[in-house]
Amino acid sequence: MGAAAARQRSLVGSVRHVTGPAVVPRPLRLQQLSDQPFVLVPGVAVVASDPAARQAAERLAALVGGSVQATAAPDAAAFRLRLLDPAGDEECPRPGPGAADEALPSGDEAYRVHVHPDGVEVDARTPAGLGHAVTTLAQLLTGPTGRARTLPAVLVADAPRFAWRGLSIDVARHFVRVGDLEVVIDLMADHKLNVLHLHLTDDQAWRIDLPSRPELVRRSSGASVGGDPGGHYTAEDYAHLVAYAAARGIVVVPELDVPGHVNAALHAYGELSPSGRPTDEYLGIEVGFSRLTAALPATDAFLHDVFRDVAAMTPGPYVHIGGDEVQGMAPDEYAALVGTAAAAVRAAGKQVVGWQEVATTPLEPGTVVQYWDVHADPTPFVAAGAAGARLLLSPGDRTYLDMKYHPGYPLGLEWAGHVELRDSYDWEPATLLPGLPAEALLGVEAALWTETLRTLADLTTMLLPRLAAVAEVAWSAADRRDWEDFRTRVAALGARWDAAGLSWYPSPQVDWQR
Ligand code: TNX
Repeated sequence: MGAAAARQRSLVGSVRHVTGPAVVPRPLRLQQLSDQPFVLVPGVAVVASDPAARQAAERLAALVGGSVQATAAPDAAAFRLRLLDPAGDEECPRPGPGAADEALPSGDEAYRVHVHPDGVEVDARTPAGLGHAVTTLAQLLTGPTGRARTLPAVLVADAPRFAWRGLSIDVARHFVRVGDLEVVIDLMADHKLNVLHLHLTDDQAWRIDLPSRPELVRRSSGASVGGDPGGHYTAEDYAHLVAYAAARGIVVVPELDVPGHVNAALHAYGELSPSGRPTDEYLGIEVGFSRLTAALPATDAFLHDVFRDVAAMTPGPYVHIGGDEVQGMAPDEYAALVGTAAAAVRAAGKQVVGWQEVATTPLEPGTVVQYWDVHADPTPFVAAGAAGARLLLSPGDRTYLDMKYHPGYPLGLEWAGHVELRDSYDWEPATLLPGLPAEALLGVEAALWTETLRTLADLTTMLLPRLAAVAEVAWSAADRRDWEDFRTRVAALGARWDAAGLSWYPSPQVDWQR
């Protein structure tokens, strides 16, 4: 331990320290400034003059036991949250003496945090940026549980690498209750993720009530894989989830998976099957066997109705049409059905997202293609990117967090391999699909499929710690990423997950601090 670190330890008594602040994902710039921390006092002022900064201020106040105020004396020891004009080129106030000259990085989600012995200055251009700053402050609070009362003097200037940093959750195979999804959303915010993709429908169930098609949830949401309990989201539940996520800077992208993975729809509406009769309920875990039929008169109306309804309930700009794993359908029929679904989404004013298979059909520029199956020939995805599509990367062997950590692990599947923490961390988005133009790369998304996951503890055990790894791939600049450095920082998070009562997988690749 160096002299500076020794002095800092003496200031904070018995509080345990890691080497340097353990911020995950790693910020663009983080500078340790002095041995003098900011010492929190009960009721410390959290100053937010701009009403748009209020939400972040409330979160911060809850974290530090402070009180939100609209003003405070300029020299009061306080947290000061400022929103700078996002459009204007207003000079960001420079940090105080002793700090290097660190500007606020560019971008909507950028933030700067300056902790000095007399206060904490927080600057951003948007509420989302302030939210990220609060998340960083939560991780800077000394002590594994964040209960200790000091913040080390640092200057953080940070912004994300990718605009889309997502997590997809399959609520169809096993229903995930609203309260459990809130826990997942909180975890996303803790890792600066900003897109929650809900896989709402599949062969086993249809989980969202849509006004034009009431039989979907009435007939097809009562159970989960293996006969486990089911459920669905009402319009109110969904609105609540959207708002809960938005308050944490997260946009919801709903997926209605077509033209395959549709047995639940065929079970609810017999007119969607060539026989005219409802199919049987299916609670197994096979894929690829169900399909819509373009030639049936009911199909078009169904696609237009469900995508119009879900788009109307969704304030975010994207709707996901699925498109994966349709076995035994002629390419023309597949392209026609994907085209109809995409047209319905666009008619509702939303942008289209689809799984990688949609890249084999004619796409409108800007369509988001979600790459997942690393066994597939990447040529069509690269070609789609070159032709104006945007690529979202969810490589199964890196980001499928339903894969087992190792052979014999009790939860998860293994078709894409075993995914240990380092596998989720040690890959580079820019070189994953050779030949893909850099500007076509939209972001990175983790996926949690729930064939084998039944409880909140199952979900968090598969997410943690790998979600931290994928989040750093999505957020941190390529030259800021290093496995050895990551495994040191992530070690500090385990104690926080323990303190929050979350189940997680203590990967042997990390020397956890617990
Ligand atoms: C592939 S990923 C699927 C899902 C499964 C998942 C299990 C994708 C687009 N399709 O239907 O749940 O594997 O890992």
